[in-house]
Amino acid sequence: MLGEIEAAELNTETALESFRIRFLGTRGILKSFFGSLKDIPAGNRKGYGQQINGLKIAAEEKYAAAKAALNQHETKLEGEDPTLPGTAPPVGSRHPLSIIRSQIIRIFDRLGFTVAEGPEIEDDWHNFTALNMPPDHPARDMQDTFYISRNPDWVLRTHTSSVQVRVMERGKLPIRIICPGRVYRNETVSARANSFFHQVEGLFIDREVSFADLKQTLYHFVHAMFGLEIGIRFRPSYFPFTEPSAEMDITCLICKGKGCPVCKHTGWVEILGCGMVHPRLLENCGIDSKTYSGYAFGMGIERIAMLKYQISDLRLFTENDIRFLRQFSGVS
Ligand code: 2NL
Repeated sequence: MLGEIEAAELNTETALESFRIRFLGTRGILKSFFGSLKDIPAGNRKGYGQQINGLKIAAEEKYAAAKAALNQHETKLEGEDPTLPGTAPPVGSRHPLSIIRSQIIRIFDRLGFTVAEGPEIEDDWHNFTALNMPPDHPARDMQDTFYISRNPDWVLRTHTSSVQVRVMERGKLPIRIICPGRVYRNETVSARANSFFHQVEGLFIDREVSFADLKQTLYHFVHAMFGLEIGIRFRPSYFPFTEPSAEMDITCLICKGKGCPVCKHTGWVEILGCGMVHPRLLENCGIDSKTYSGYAFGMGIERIAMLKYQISDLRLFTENDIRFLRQFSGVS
């Protein structure tokens, strides 16, 4: 028995614990030896007792020494060099659309715009009718809009203008908001189109808001986003919710204006639509169009991100290929 105790190899925590249970535990060998002491004839009891005591001391000493050696090993490892940097755990990166959205919000925040949000499932009034898009308007076509089958009055919002309608209806003036969010269109997925994308719309309503205010705000935005050297075109357009309406193009940053599929070989890409809020819209939302005027604009976040990072296929934003996403690590 003494030989077994002395020979035990206790160089791991598990071995140490099995040793303790086997010899020193409450159901261990030594406990049972002490328990059988009473059955030993009185004459031999003393000698027997001394023998098990000797075994017990040997086991305890062996145990204590092995435990100390193990602990020392651990302390040595920990104590190797506490000033060395730790192993950095792998962290993810921000999605490019999230980075661009934050940048847009920051630029408009400095101009006094606050962020407003609203539901992605909208009713017909907030998504279409209030925005001067009557029931026979082509944009309402099933081919462009996802309808909710449970309720024919519900759609997946096709723009975040619906959020702006809700803010106008609340009736607190003036209004200076931007509305970032996901919007849905029933499109065949390709390099240029997806069934959903992300938008930032802006709305400014106050007394005497002019087209010049709109223009200088958007010029400032484009310069803050793409730098002062960027080429800008501002041209007339049409939207049912604004009058007059305009669109803004910038130099195609994918081909630097030389011509490529993204700019359809024109060297220019459209980045936003805008205009003076149609008076009928103000009246629809209970705002007096004789006292108040306003401007509005809308842009796609994907488009801005594509130009900023030279991404030529929309599908990259939703595939979540780790090799694509990793390129944005450290960017915020
Ligand atoms: C585009 C064009 C636009 C608006 C959005 C708007 C919203 C309200 C009132 C008036 Cl509540 N207008 N939004 C106006 C003009 C253009 O977006 O190409 N978006 C990606």
